Amino acid sequence: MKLYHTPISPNSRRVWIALLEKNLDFELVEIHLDGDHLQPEFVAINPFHRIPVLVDDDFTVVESMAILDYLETKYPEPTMLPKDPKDLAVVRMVELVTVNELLPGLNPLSSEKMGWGTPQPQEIAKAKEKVDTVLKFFEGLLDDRPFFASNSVTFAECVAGTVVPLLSWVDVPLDGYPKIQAWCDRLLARPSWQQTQFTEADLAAFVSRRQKFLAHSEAS
Ligand SMILES: N[C@@H](CCC(=O)N[C@@H](CS)C(=O)NCC(=O)O)C(=O)O
Repeated sequence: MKLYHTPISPNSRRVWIALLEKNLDFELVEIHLDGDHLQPEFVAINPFHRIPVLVDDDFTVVESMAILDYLETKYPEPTMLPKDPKDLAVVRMVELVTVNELLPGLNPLSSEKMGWGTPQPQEIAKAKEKVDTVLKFFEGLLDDRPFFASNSVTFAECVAGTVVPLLSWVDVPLDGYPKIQAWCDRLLARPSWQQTQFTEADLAAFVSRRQKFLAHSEAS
């Protein structure tokens, strides 16, 4: 299998971690999103020119959630989706709240961090409020098991666990959320999280390449 990805993207890192947690053999192909994603070879693989993309022999899957479902169904061991209806609902809620609420809510904070926007103070305050609402919700979903609704890592961890532990990078502390803090510590101790963690320098290099690309696209 080949995973087309960008290391700093949570959308592709969630798939990368799932592949590692499932102990699968795969090859990584890095896409820099600096124009390489618009090259005909990549557009032929994903007409929407986005990462991640998984190519498994002659089958291509785009959209990270579809890739996760594909992996779980094709490679069911170790399982990463609970069978119990309530547990499954919790895992799905964590996945979808991350994608539909947390990531968009974070936009002003991440743009400021990346240096491609100067959000107004009220936008920052609103973003932090939104993130707090999500964190409160997640704190309430964690029970006495080590992971969301599970004793082992699931897709809830792949999806939320590639965003929440990085909130300190955008000046959002987890102090008021002891269960989430402990959950983050558990994830950060895992080889799959350590192997896929990018550095501030990786982020800066990505931002610089991306800014050059965007400036060039706007000029032409
Ligand atoms: N819903 C998609 C989102 C993928 C996505 O937006 N990827 C971004 C990087 S984080 C991308 O490839 N952007 C390049 C572009 O839009 O041209 C998924 O979950 O796979």
